[in-house]
Amino acid sequence: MKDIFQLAAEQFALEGEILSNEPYGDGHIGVTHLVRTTKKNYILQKINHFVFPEPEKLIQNIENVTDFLDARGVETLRLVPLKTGGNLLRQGENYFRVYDFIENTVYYQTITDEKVFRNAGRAFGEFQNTLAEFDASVLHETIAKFHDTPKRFRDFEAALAANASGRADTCKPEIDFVLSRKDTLDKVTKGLADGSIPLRVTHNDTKLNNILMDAKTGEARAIIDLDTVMPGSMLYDFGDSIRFGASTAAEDEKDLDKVHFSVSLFKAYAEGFYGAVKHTITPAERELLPYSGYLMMMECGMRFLADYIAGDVYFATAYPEHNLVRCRTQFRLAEETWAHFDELKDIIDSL
Ligand code: ADP
Ligand code: GN1
Ligand code: MG
Repeated sequence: MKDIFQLAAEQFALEGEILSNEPYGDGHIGVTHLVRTTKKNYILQKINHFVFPEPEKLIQNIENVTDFLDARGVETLRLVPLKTGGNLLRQGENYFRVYDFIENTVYYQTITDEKVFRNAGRAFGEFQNTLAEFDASVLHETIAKFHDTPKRFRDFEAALAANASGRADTCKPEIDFVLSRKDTLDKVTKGLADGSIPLRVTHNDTKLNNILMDAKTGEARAIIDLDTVMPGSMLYDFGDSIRFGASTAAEDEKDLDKVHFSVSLFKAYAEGFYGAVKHTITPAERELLPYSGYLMMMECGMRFLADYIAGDVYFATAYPEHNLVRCRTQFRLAEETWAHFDELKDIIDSL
């Protein structure tokens, strides 16, 4: 019997005959397959409609954003239509889409070369500049209050109170870490609310494996995973890249002795990003660049821990403690970043 991925792939207007259809990549949200045909390679994704409850609106956003980028000569995702037209396949409960595979690129889970991270910073900064002309009124908010960190804290408290998995007593130190830092989480949401930080159209999920780099030159090629392009703050985009990339280890490294916040990687990314946005960034945003990495480490760590306590209902996990391991790396990074704020401010001032 054919599986749902094969049945789905056959509905799209692919060139050539399908040769293989296998799991691919390191995303935590959708299920991604690489489909090889006699002519081309494609990315087939099962959309997670628990996370994105309105797949039709999600696809409309992708159509609008990719058309906008394409018209400006920016290499971007290219949706492949269904044989019957349209870009979204619904099969029973499941939703699928297909993209052209972006060839001759690589993605990173950790950074070994500062140059690559500087290039990623420049690309995300330029992406931000390009999106400045995008009409936010045509965008659906695909996930409400996505980076509202104080709300994420309340969600964490609710997950803890419910303790659906019964695991809360196995992660007491991590829970205490979050609770003790409650008052450090509201600088960006406050700034957005009082207008001191501008609302911009942002990517919102700028981790390193969401940017494809040229396999030969190490230059940035395409920013992918556009599902969370929504109104937000530039600080979320800068901070989330720092969260994931300015670390000496992978997001799910079990050995915390290997996990450190790297000031030199922060500097490399900041040089690239700041170089691109220096004409549009406001003083209030500039001031919070060092803090934004800390904020995203706390937010993401809190989300991993909440999901561990809720019983792994949101992020894809490979083993039972995966979300707990992930939250520990985030909290280690948050602690170290906090201790380096003065140094990070000096770096930003020097740019
Ligand atoms: P998720 O939302 O689950 O993170 P992504 O859209 O980021 O899903 O895709 C998961 C991974 O698949 C990416 O990190 C990247 O490695 C790979 N990928 C996605 N789209 C493409 C594409 N068009 N070309 C090449 N690789 C891709
Ligand atoms: C998810 O989809 P992916 O794997 O690129 C998550 C991000 C988290 C990240 C942590 C829609 O990103 O918010 O920061 O995992 N995306 C969504 O690795 O929740
Ligand atoms: Mg992704």
